[in-house]
Amino acid sequence: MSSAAHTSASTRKVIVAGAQLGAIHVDTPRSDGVKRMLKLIDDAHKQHVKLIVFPELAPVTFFPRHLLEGEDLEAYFEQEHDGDATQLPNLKPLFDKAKEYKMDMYLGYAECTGSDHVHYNTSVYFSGDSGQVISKYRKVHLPGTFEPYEREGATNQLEKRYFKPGDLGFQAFRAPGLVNDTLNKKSGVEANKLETLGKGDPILGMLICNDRRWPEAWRSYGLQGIELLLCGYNTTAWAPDLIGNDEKTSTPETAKAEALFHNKLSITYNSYANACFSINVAKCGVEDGKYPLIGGSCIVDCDGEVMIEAQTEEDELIIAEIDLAKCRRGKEKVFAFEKHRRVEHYGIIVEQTGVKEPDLL
Ligand code: CDV
Repeated sequence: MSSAAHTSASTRKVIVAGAQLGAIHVDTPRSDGVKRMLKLIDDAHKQHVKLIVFPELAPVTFFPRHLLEGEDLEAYFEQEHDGDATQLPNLKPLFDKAKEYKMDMYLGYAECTGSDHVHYNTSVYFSGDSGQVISKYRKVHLPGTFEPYEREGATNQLEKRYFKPGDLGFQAFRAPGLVNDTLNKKSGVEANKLETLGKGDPILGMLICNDRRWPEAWRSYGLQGIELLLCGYNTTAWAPDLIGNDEKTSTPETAKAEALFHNKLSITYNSYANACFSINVAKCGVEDGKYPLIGGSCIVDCDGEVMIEAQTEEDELIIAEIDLAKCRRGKEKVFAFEKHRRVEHYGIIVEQTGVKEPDLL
């Protein structure tokens, strides 16, 4: 597909890719993971991709399943000394390549802040147009436990032990140069006027893995007019201690089928409900011969339909041309938040965290 292959007059078309990664094992050197990612960027460039999305914690094995401390744990983190992610030694080749191709990139990695040594599960958005990281997101919903499971052989999910919950919230941002002929401040117009809606530089947002299951996260972006949501994930296909185990999920096969179903359910419904496209990208396959992660990377359109889905559990590009102008129907007709939302009834969503059942009869 080439950008010359654009089929209609819309100026909001852009060719995007999800860069799914297959298994990365404990003893896989970080540089091998990065080499595989560079190949995916090269392949995407050959297919005229303008934006590439990688999975959560992209270049390393999904280490939160292991109980680690000290240097063994620190080895998985990128130590951010001056706050410029493009200069992180392990990741620099990826930013350099994206810069060479003027390609935008979502990149997930384990962040250790320079000044106070805080650990976050982070993604950044690199703009090929500006040659800089223009947005950072830190995963808000951290699944799993702080303490490892007691059952011998259980697969852990120690994200609550290794990361602080994200402190940046859900900040939508505009990506310059992703589409042509946009309105901007220099055009002498303001945001949020009827005639400028959907005509500025594309509005994007980022989530990481478990966040995609929370409608509150998507809605926070929906309320900022998001047109494209990016999400990388590592979703275990078989972890009965974490997910629970009933007749539906009693075997590795049925548990995996359910995990794939819930992945698709979350990303299709929330794309529809917020009238935005989404690019959802897995790290998948069986890590270290015994830890299965689901694939199922998908690009979803703004009506909730899957445009393209990965066919393997290996390194694989999924590519689609998306037309952000299509978001307007859902935003203006189907949902039209400003006309139909009833915020006077939604207070409970932010005032209360857990469930409080009504009094017993
Ligand atoms: N990395 C994740 O956040 N994984 C969770 C699993 C543990 C349920 C997910 O929501 O996919």
